[in-house]
Amino acid sequence: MSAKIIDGKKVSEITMDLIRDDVEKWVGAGNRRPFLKVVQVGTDPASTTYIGAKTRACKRVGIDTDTTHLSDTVSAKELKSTIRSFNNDDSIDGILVQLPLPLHLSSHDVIESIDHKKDVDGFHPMNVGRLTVDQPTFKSCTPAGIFELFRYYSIPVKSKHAVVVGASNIVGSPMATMLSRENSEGKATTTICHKYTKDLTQHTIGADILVVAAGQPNLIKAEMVKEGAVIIDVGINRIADETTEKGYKLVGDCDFNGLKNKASWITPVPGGVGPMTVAMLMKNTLLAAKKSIYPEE
Ligand code: BQF
Repeated sequence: MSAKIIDGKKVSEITMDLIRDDVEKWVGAGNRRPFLKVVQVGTDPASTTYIGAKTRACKRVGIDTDTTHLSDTVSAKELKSTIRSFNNDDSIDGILVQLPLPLHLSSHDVIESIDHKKDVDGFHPMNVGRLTVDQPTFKSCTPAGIFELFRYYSIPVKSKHAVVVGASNIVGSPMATMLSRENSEGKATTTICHKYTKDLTQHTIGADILVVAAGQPNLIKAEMVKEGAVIIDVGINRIADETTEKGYKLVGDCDFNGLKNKASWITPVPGGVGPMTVAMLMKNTLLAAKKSIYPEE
């Protein structure tokens, strides 16, 4: 079988064009333009790249944004008091603290200090909790983006065996929640694998849908998957490559070339899941501006 390519770049552009129409409708009705506040602690180059992608996406859909830069030595107290001032600022709809944070800061504490009504990343325990009980919530952007891809390509999820490799708070865990819940998008039998899983292949070989977010290049090879599986590769790994201008290239967690003759559908890296993550951030920011998740009255 030759896999069909899931074109996340294309679908993200289509999705963002729809969001832009919604933003213009919202602003045309007399509302203030949505505003996203980004907080960057330190100068990690990958973080700077991701913030650049988010800033460009905001421009595309008509959302205003700016980035507050803090030193990598900022204290927890100072960072949280900065966040508090953004929580209390009515001109800010969404707040995003770019991760990872320097090691001296607790991301749990920092995320919890964000007003959950402005938590457009969907990482606050209030939003995570609401996800697990099927209440309206800001959904973590990467899993939400993967579900947009399932919808766009009419890839069925219900009653499938989904296997998620990686149990991070940001991707694997909310992805498994969304796959397994009995709501409009889920209803899959779901297995979570992680670094303590003894025999990874024993689980991946049974997957109809395999979502890989482990941060390990070439973790998933052709002999580990079933013929016709749907492969969603969330990994973004920088591999040294002197033939490129930047000196590196991006690869996922899956052996794309080996899998492309065995899977039914597969996401490339780059241009697969990544652009959808950014598109879903735009969607969440508009939801925050409209107070759709948490109505005022
Ligand atoms: C693409 C992220 C790991 C750690 C922190 C487009 C993005 C990535 C890839 C992007 C990511 C990954 C983001 C592509 C945001 C996704 O063309 O393939 C966009 O900007 N992402 C982040 O903010 O923090 C991370 C991955």
